[in-house]
Amino acid sequence: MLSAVSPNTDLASFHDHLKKSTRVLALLGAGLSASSGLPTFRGKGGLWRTHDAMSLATPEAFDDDPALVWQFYGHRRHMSLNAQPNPAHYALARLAEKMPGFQALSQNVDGLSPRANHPPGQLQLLHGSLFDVKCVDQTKCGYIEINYEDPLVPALAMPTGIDPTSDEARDAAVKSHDISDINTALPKVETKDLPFCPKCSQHLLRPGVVWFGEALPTKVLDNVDAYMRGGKIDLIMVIGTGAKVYPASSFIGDARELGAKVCVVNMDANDRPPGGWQEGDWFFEGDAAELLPKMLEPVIGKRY
Ligand code: BV8
Repeated sequence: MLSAVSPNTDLASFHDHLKKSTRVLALLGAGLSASSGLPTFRGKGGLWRTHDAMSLATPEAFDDDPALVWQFYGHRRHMSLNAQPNPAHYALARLAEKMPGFQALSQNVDGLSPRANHPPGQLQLLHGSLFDVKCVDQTKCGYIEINYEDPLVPALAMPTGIDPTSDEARDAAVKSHDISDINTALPKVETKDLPFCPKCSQHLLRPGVVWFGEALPTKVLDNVDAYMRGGKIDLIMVIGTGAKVYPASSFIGDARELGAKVCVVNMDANDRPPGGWQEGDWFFEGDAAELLPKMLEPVIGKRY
């Protein structure tokens, strides 16, 4: 039964608590990158062409139609590479530099927090990265690489409607058509033209992200466990996430049990933490890119 408690919305009391805090967590979701122009999973971004984005993020979808799933991830790599970290990414990176006891747990695979120079030791990529590419056979072959090429292979190039060999196509300003839009013809891609593993050359390469039904990276889970075993936590900030995916969202409850106060930053007032609001929680409604610099000012200063 959701509690009748309503969250605190007063920034000064949040600042007072932040100034006294040394062990702070942040759970990051797609809303953090929304004002960098990247779609979230809910709302318009939740549908990629006619497909529910989450249904494409499964091993089954890749087995059924690896070309379609690679076009989905090729498009997200393209968009993320053409996006820029926003003031919220930089503010969180700055907080990490200033507060050794701060850890960010990110559900985002877009690479924007790393590009904001968020110290890697204080950033746990719970669901992997679009820019890790690995052999589907992780038991015997185990090949993995970091790859920022766009397109990853010619067959995954974004359609421009222009003959790719023409002079015109070499003009960088040529606008690529948005293949997430059903009205854009999706290029036909043969499996043979997809990226294959350069080590075993038997299997396809796949995006280095965690698909639904797959376990989170052991190293990352070990890092989170180690942090949680560090005892009392002062605060967990829940930023731009619907907190509906597990085990990522279970870390909110774990932090609460270790004494953390919860602060939600979200555009949507309905997105309360799992289990509802509790006494002392904060809720700041709005764009994370605008709110985070102000919220973290006592520690990171006036910068953004
Ligand atoms: C597993 C990578 C087992 C791929 C992703 C317990 C209960 C119920 C279900 C489960 C459970 N345990 C496990 C499950 C199943 C499942 C799950 O959680 N299902 C959900 C849907 C119910 N979990 C799994 O399958 C996990 N694996 O359990 O494996 C196992 C264990 C051992 C051994 C073998 C197997 C794996 C889950 C990870 C899946 N991969 N991403 C890819 O990205 O393509 S999840 C993906 O979706 C994201 O990473 C993220 O986690 C999620 C999207 O959520 P959000 O980021 O919150 O985004 P959303 O669009 O929903 O919301 C955006 C929010 O931002 C909104 O609130 C909006 O209001 C706000 N917003 C918008 N703009 C702004 C803003 N806020 C601020 N400023 C703005 N400008």
